[in-house]
Amino acid sequence: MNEKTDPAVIEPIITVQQHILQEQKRFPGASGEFSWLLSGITMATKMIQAKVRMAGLTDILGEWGTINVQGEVQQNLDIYSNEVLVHCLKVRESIGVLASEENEQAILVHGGSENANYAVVFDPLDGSSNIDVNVSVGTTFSILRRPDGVSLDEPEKWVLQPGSVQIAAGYVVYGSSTILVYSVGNGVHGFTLDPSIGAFILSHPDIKMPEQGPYYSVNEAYRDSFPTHYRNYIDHLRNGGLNHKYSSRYIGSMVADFHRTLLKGGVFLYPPTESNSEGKLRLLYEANPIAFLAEQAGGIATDGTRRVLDIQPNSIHQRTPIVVGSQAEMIEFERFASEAR
Ligand code: P6P
Repeated sequence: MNEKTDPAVIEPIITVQQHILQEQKRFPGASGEFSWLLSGITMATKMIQAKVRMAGLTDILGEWGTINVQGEVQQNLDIYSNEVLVHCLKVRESIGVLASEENEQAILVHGGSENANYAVVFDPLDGSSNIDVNVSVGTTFSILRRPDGVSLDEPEKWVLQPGSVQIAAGYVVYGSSTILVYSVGNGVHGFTLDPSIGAFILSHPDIKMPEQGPYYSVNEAYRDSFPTHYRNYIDHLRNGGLNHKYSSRYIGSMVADFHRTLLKGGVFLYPPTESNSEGKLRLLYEANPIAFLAEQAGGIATDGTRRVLDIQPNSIHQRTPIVVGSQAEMIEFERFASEAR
């Protein structure tokens, strides 16, 4: 029997459920409620990916016609994904509040179970405008603990907390394969869905963002409305800055653009623009989850000035600029930003 097939050397298959149970030991007294909570997310994302994979073959394509709280036309899959996540999560007694990109207000679930200790904030289908052209989309999530002394009739207070207190965050990218990436504050781990058995299998243990990367990622169509130091920084990278010849990659789907940055390194930016002076990405369910993961993987994430995870949110759908990536590119960005102050 050669080395490759010798059972003694075959790597063990670790499912995300096994991994979560292992990680949960970090939370004394978690009593399994945390892993039960995360299983609601993995179940929902398996249902979402099944629809995303079939989007071209069912009548799920196209626009629902309604406008969401963001002022964006809701795609059919947005609605479906949101309903699936709400359904799978609200049956978890440990969850008291849900907040979604698709819902204007925070949702109090179970009519307020006294056992509820967690809030989950999510974007059910980020980048959904790309669905009809078969570009990767994603689900993002952030898990917060109920703040001390906050009652069940103040659902917004459960979610308006800085990203630094997230107890877990992650995303699922529906790309050439479906990959779940999450962290509970003990490193970043990736799981690839094996559709033949319907299980997320550990495929990227302990992800570390490279200290420097080959790519910068920004929508250069808005270049003229970026603050000057952003333009100078991008020109610097393009012109051999950091002694490196950068390539530009921009998918226009945050989860996909960040996933590449996490694995390959480099920098992803969504600066302030004329149409989005506070940036376009939403703090609670886009910037905070990826900033949490970036830092856990050894990277840095700012809003151009301060650490994303230090921002105190004032509203659920608050937007923020974001610059997130490897140490080298982020330290260089800070040099340009500090010169501009
Ligand atoms: P633009 C998708 O709509 C999204 O919210 C993010 O996923 C993505 O990074 C960004 O907007 C793309 O915005 O203005 O470059 O099309």
